[in-house]
Amino acid sequence: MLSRAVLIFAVVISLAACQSQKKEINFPKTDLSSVPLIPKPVKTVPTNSAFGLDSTTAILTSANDPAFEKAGRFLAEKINAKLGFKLSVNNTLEEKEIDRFIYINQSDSIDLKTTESYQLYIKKDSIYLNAKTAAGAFRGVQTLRQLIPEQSNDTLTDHPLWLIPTGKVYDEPQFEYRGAMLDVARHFFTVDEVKKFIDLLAYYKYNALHLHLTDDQGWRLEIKSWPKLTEIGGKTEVGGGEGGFYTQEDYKEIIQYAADRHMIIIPEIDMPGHTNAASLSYPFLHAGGKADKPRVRTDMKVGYSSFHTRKDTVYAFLDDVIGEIASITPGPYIHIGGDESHVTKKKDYLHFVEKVEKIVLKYGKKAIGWNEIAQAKLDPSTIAQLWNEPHSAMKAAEGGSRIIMSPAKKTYLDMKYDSLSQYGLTWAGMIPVDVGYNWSPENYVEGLPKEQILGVEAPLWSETISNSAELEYLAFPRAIGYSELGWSKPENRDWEDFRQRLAQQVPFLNRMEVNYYPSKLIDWAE
Ligand code: TNX
Repeated sequence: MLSRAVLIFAVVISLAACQSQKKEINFPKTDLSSVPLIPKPVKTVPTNSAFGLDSTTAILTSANDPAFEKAGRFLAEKINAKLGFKLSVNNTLEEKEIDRFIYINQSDSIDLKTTESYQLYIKKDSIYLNAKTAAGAFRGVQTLRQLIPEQSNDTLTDHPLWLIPTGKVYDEPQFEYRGAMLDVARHFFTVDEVKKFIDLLAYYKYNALHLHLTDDQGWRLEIKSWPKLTEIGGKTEVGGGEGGFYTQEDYKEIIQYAADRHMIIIPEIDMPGHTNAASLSYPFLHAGGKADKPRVRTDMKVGYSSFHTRKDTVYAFLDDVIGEIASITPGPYIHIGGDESHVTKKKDYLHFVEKVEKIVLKYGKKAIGWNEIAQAKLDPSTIAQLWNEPHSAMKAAEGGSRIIMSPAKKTYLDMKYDSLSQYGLTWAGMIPVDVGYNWSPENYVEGLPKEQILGVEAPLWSETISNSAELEYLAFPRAIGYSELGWSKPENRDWEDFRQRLAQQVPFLNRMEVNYYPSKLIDWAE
């Protein structure tokens, strides 16, 4: 019996052969390079004709990798939802029924340099999406989604065609890490709210969502060996609301949802500061001394709590917590926080960071910490996340660590846009859409080699927001700009050009019911 792979290959070959006999359609002139793609691809080469997407278009995938078929199904679902079709994938259609096809092809071409690289070859009768891995195919699928116009052309044949400009797209990311962070500790966000955020990020080729799971006001992840963390610590949040937490099943559901979009989840347990909720649940964790005595905290102060750093019981507790989290987190990273430990003595802080880093390593994960951790002697696999001190990032880099760029003045999604902003804080300044876009992660820290920059992350702290509409108000449109800073080459980034492309995101944002901030800097499409 012929294998499915051979069958599909045979269909593709014979389709390619018989298409030349099909009736010619007179397509209007198109321009692939003027489609408002975000993030901007490395290179597009227009050939000025069109592929007419319609309800008979076949979607086929390399059958040697089921993950490619999954990328195909994702594309089919999105096309169906947008255009009301019923496309399926690798359907055994009669050849004569197929006018045009999209083929998602696993390729080992040396031109596909990274796992996320992809190429699109768009001709009148076929679209080839080539990628080495399913992650690359998935990124290419997002580009294809963006290439499908809002309006059909109803005059070329007896039925509507959605015209995709022909030509080639060559694309790959600048940085291997392109993340956003959501603080679910200051205010809790439901699984569905997190999923919606993931969906929006995936469309712009993000590959990581960092969840800030614990802070003074709440602990949001079930730890089976220490149940009071959520029984007590999960019940509070900023402003006095009821809080909430993810069961481990909820957490796994979020991870799977992200993985289906080739994104990882990075869990953060912030410590030794920002630990009031944990110490309220288990008082032996509390440092004493200058640290405030644990009590329910619903205010927005920072820097008053600390774990005890010299008790074996604290490290036994952390061994359990990190062990449980590592066992349900497939991604390579665990974030250990480390910021604003103002009531932890420096020598205690260093001792703590070094011990906790070793626990993370013991469970086979890499540690990430906010830039303060650079004061400690770090394993070179540990990653420092720059938020306020470029020199700390530099110090970590000199020790071999890689850096995630999240400078507060540029990337903090919780900063107000301008004086009209309804939500947000201002301590790092206001960040209008152009200020968020107009900087270069490559040059932000003088002397930091590009190879040592793991990528870019935009953090969204949630002191002033507590639901999807408020989250979206702060995150969008700025998060769309950060996707381009992480993905696109510096020479392809230009505010004026980006501004035009951003304006054209309106149909997508509306379809997704995104409550974006309608910044006056953008001439939003109707
Ligand atoms: C500083 S940034 C913090 C957070 C706050 C945020 C508010 C960082 C590592 N720590 O605890 O939520 O400012 O913008």
